Amino acid sequence: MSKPLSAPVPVSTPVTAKDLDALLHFYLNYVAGIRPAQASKHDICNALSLAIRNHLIDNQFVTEDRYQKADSKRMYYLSMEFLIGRLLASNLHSLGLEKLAQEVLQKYGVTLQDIEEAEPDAALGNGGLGRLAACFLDSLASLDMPGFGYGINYEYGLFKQHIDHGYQRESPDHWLHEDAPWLIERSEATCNVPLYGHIDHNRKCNNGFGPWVDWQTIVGVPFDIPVVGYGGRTVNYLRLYSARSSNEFDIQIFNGGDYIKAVEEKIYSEKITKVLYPSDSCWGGKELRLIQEYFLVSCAIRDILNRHLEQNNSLDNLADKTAIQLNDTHPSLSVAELMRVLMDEYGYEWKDAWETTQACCAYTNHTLLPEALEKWPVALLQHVLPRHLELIYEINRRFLMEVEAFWPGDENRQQILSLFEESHEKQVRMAHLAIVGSHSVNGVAALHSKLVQTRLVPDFFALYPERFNNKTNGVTPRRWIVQSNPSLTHLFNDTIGTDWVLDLSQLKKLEQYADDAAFQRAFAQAKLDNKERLAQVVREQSGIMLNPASMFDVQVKRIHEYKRQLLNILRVIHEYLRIVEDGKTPEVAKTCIFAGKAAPGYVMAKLIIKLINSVAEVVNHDPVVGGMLKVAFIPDYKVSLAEKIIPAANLSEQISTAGTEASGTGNMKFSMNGALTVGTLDGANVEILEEVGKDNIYIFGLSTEEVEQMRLQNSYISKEYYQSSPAIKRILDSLVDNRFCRGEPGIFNPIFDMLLDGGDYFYHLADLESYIAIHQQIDEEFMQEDLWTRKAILNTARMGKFSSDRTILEYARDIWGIQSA
Ligand code: 26Q
Repeated sequence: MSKPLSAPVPVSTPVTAKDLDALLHFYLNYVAGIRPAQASKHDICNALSLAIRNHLIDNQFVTEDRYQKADSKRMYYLSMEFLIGRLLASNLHSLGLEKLAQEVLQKYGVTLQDIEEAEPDAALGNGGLGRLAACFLDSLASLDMPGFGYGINYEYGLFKQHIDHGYQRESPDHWLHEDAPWLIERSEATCNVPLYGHIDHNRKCNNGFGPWVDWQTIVGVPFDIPVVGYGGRTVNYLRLYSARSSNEFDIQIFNGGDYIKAVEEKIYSEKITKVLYPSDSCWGGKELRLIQEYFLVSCAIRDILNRHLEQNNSLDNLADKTAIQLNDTHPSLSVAELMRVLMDEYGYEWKDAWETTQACCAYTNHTLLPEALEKWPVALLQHVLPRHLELIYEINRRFLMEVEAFWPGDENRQQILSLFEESHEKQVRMAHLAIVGSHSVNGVAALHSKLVQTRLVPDFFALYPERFNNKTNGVTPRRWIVQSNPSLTHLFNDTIGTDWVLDLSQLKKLEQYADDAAFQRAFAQAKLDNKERLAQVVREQSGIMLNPASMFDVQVKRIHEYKRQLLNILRVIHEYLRIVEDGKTPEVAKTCIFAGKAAPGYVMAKLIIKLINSVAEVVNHDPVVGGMLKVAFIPDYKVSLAEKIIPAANLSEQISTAGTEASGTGNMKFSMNGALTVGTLDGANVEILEEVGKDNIYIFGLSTEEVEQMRLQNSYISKEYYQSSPAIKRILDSLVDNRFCRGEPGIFNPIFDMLLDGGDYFYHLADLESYIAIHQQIDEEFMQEDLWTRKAILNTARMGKFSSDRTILEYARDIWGIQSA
């Protein structure tokens, strides 16, 4: 299919102000059809993005030629989420075109910053897992490595959050309604996805199985977002698929004569990529989600094989040239799909297909919470993907023979390890499928990887110890320092040069300035600038007033019981009661900042949001407090907001119950930007402690082992904390004495009950006293400005390990076998 030629363009890639000006004019005038003088910021943002995109496309061709010439092995990162945020600022920066853009925009009477703010966030993810995928793409391109993202082009990203009388309300984020200048449609690479149908057991194919027949087809249309590395040399892509109904399908059903039914079916097909599932923990078991997962897998595998066959004669060497990384179990149907295509379509024998599949696939686990582990009902798979179910049975049969050889006669072990769980409703354990079908299984922080091996799947570890490894997460310093914190970036550049941007370990050089008065002053000034910038944004967007002279104590992340925002707000209540009931005057003015979304169906998380807002309402208006303590819940947390909040923080709250947060990545972003961490020994906090040293971080609370002991012995009796600690009693009683639930008596009773009646799975009260105590110490140290600034500088200087460049180099070396080209 050939595309219509577009109108001639004055120049393809703008390199001078004149070129860029001409291009902007062209896109506004002839593509958008508006007079440039009347263009809105949004229009200019689009036009500028399209102009910049030309550069990306040129460089993408050059990059592809390089990869082909080097006959590079390629890595494909399959993920149901890519939480990209905005792209204009980062792309301009990577290409070094900021100055040029600023100059040209003057003519339009707007600043570059105004235009950057007009770009909607691409919120195609829930939180950590999706943002990690986006950081990885940035690092791959910045390291000149052939690594590509495959995902879904959701029409609606993560819901928008509004706060209404303290309650979370959701509204749809129809981001594709607005123009999407970064998306390039690749209709020539459209593919067909089979669904439903059945196995014809009366016939046998060469491979011994009956054929899969009568399936229906959905069409996957790819859209590419170019991913440019720092410096602009390498441009990879993120390929996102939209679902469409197929022509044959349309013709078939329309010819059937039932016009309305035909249109309904067409709408059904297109529903598949409508919306991102908004839960990052609780797992729904919904047919549409299963179809989404298979849709991604089927499109991605088809595309990967087609590209391989363009350059190679057969799929015999597929594994030499291809690595497929499964971002959690969400794309783990890849194992069955690769087997299906290799055997049913390309005629491979089981043994060869299996060797290839295992050698290509690798699986990353991101969670230890049992309720987040994916399990699909066999009955649902039978209905939607009968051939895949059949293959999973066969994979399991052969796998259990291995188990039998390793542990002869051990039926218990077979049950534990089986890909099938025989509960009231028989289910497939997707993590087991991913582990069996992969050559590598990794966790995302040292502690988490150890817990995967010892607690989550110890028997798999016993069987395949060499398969298990750790890859501690990281974040991209381009977005999370350079772009989000220009003040600090300038200070670094002036002090140690600019090499740190591509080699974060160079921040070590800042250590020698930790006691330098002038550097300390400049460092503290950068922090103050960022606090003022945040205060202004928050005032404009939600009317909340923040005092930049106060300590900014920040917890921003998804709202979840295991992350314990509740522990934080209970401690804030304590500090409030100390002022109003004990007559204590605080020595430090403090602003406790919260932001984050709760899954729409997660009742307790939503009630915690309401509690935070109710406490804010009371504390912020109490004259006795006199502004010394403030609470702010900033609505609609998203990547672009994180870029403003994180650089402004003095204190970073990382307080999950030990053994529950796989890694955390916000913890890394804060510390890089000169916040000190108050945290438990959980996830990557453990490694942050190792790097920054115990004097430069505030660690409190139970260890993983202590939590585990209490769980085993059933010895967490929350009532005992309530009865023995007057402080804890007073805090909890304030939840039910209507101090905070003005006009809505009893609304926080469910929190009180959960904490005291055995429902506190995350042991809030066990850690509350040590948490209060460490905050006391934090307050004392914050007052000693030089001491605090020194610690903050050392935090930043010692965060080199947590660049996603380091993480990607480890994946490339240990798992993917890919190289820079
Ligand atoms: C699964 C099935 C159906 C619907 C939704 C889901 C689903 C979606 C998203 C399950 C989990 C997620 C997201 C998980 C996540 O973000 N995990 C985080 O990953 C980060 C990157 O490794 C870690 O730093 C965090 O510790 C971890 O919580």
